[in-house]
Amino acid sequence: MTRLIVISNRVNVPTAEDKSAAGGLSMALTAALREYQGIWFGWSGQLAETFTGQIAMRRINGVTSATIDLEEQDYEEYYNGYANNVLWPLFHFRVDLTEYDRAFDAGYARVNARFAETVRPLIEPDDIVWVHDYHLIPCGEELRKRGLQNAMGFFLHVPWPPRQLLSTLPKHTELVRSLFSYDLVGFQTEEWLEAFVDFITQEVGGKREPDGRLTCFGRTICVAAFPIGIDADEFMQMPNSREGRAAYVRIKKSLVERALVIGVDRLDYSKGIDARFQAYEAVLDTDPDLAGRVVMVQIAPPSREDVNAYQLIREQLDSLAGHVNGKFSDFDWTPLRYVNRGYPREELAGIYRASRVAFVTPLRDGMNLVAKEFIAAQDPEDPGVLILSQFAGAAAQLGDALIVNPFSPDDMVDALRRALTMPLAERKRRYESLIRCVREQDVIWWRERFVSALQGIRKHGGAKGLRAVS
Ligand code: ADQ
Repeated sequence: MTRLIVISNRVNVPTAEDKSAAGGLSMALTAALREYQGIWFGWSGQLAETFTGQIAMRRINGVTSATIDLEEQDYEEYYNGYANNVLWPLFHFRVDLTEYDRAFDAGYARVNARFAETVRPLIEPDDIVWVHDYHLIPCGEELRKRGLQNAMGFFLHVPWPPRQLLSTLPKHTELVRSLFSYDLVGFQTEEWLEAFVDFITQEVGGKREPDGRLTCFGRTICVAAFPIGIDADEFMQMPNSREGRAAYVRIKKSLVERALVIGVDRLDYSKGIDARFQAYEAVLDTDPDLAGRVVMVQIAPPSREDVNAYQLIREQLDSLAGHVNGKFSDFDWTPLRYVNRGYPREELAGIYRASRVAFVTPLRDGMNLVAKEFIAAQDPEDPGVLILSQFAGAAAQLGDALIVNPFSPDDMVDALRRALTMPLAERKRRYESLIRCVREQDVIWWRERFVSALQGIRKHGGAKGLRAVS
């Protein structure tokens, strides 16, 4: 029987008691793993004194997880180093923030080899293998070196950078070559896919076959865009859950009739939170009528705190939030509530439902699930307005949002003003089109398309005509 083996940096199988801690992605992968009797393999999040390669197998909720501990040096070089100090900024077009170090390179290669070495014995000949994200690009090549012949796919959750930027990375060709060990490479959008194709055909002499496959480095692989979605039907119910309703009532009460503008992001420089605060300041500056009538809530739990660039953006945001509040606050009105913590999904859904506007303005984002979650949580009879950056992958699907250029202060200010005053009929019209897309192209649609493409490849014994994926 065909099983599915998922390999990702972290493993997050939700337990029956604590479903709300898991995102839609882990729910979808868990559902797929249950259906295919598979295994989810990755780092436990724990550090051991030395790497032993010992696998901890657990069965949670009908799904088998297999995790390994890494060692301190792995964490520094592979995770903080190459993944978060080099690839994350580079793939988000922030070459100025990449801190390349040869030791990071070595750590990245070492951990990818360790992943492959440890998971290899768990994989049986009929299994299909699905590797996730920028942490594990070379994992497939390492598995092939260890004799694996199975159908194997890779999905990139973040953008693929233009070739002019990618070329700044030392040894970039090796990184790209390792992707040709997979049979199928998936991107979030056509734009990132085209950037990859451009690199292959313009930089390294590869060729695009008439059916869309790519030939390079002596191999032909399938490539396609698979925009990730959310568990839309489930998310639509969440504002009505006990926790969702409680959060809704609590925030509504605190607003005292004021319009709520919401932002929800991991605290990351790619999310454009600083530009958002500045746009809000400019709106309050130019529209004194809004004083006391609007509140912005920015929820941003800190992430990757060991990385310099993250400490810096945190300081900048602390200072900007203090500046905005110092400038406009009154004894009965705090215009900006800046909250450095996360909330369970049900509570977030209640908060989204209470919001008039979602301000989702990443400078660059693979997809952005918050935009889709906001839409799913709206009241169809009185929906809020989504302002969405043109540089989020989600903009390719959610064209009926107010699409903005986050690098243009005027654009941001105009969109915020327009969103705050948009008539009900227009809000409903936009919502209806957006919710259709969010529901049709949900996370189940995403993973079924990817897995069935991989199944097709397995059946044909290699990458065959995947361009036809629809
Ligand atoms: P992220 O960069 O983490 O993901 P995003 O897609 O917006 O970005 O969010 C992922 C999840 O985290 C969402 O389900 C969201 O609700 C949750 N989340 C974010 N902030 C939260 C908060 N303050 N409290 C609680 N939950 C919060 C990466 C890529 C994205 C891509 C996803 C999935 O960077 O571009 O959309 O993977 O492929």
